[in-house]
Amino acid sequence: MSRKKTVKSKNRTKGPTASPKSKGNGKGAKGTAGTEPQSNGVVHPSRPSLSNSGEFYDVAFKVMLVGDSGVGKTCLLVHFKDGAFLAGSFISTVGIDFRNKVLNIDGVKVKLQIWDTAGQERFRSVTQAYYRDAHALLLFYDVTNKTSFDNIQDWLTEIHEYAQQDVVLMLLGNKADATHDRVVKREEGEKLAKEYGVPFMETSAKSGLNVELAFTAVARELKHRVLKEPSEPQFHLQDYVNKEMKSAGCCRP
Ligand SMILES: Nc1nc2c(ncn2[C@@H]2O[C@H](COP(=O)(O)OP(=O)(O)OP(=O)(O)O)[C@@H](O)[C@H]2O)c(=O)[nH]1
Ligand SMILES: [Mg+2]
Repeated sequence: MSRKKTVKSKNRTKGPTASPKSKGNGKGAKGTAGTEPQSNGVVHPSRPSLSNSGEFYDVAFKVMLVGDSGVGKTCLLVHFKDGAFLAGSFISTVGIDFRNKVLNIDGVKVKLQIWDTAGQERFRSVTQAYYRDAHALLLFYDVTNKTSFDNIQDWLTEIHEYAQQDVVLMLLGNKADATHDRVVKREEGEKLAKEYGVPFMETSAKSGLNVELAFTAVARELKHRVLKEPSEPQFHLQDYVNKEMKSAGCCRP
């Protein structure tokens, strides 16, 4: 498969990822960092490409999951990918891992390559190296863990230092199902997100609350950025999220 046209980046911005040239070890959508070629460029919707999970896609983006250890990054990704919840023993991620998923957004097949990072401090230098290639970041805290919430500021500082200036960023308060153990109110999350001007929602990898929506919203924003028709209205991530949550009868005033 030939490599698609490369788009020159403006300022520090990176374009979406072109289709993979090599297929790595074949079938698995789950992989190890660095097994897929990294290149930039728009993959034209009329010329779909084949992902290494065997699915066609039109355009591809990298999404990175960040936040303290134990906030539920891996569980949320597993729920999104496989619809299952990893209950029981907590196996902390080592370094970085990724999974692919292709979403159909208004007839456009958007491939998300989702990078699941280790929250543990000792892996910080590893994850920092991946920020600059990310088109979107999902920043997690755990609503049952105040420290993970307090650390959001430090994560934002790190993001501003290492990520692209126009990276799509969303704050997620995970474990919203754990009502008895909750120590961070939804309003506190909303307030913090407003302060920093980032979209926000609460999620649960256990119940599946807003899991699909978190990734779909980001995919829509990214797709809109590269494939927007001149006549199309501007896409507002937080407005979209609010509307979707409202129509699902969920979790918004
Ligand atoms: N109740 C509840 N528990 C969750 C949820 N998400 C994750 N957990 C639990 O939280 C623990 C940590 O989840 P992980 O997904 O491994 O956390 P992580 O953020 O990937 O952690 P690192 O890989 O160390 O960065 C596990 O014991 C999960 O079962 C959730 O939405 N609700
Ligand atoms: Mg993990």
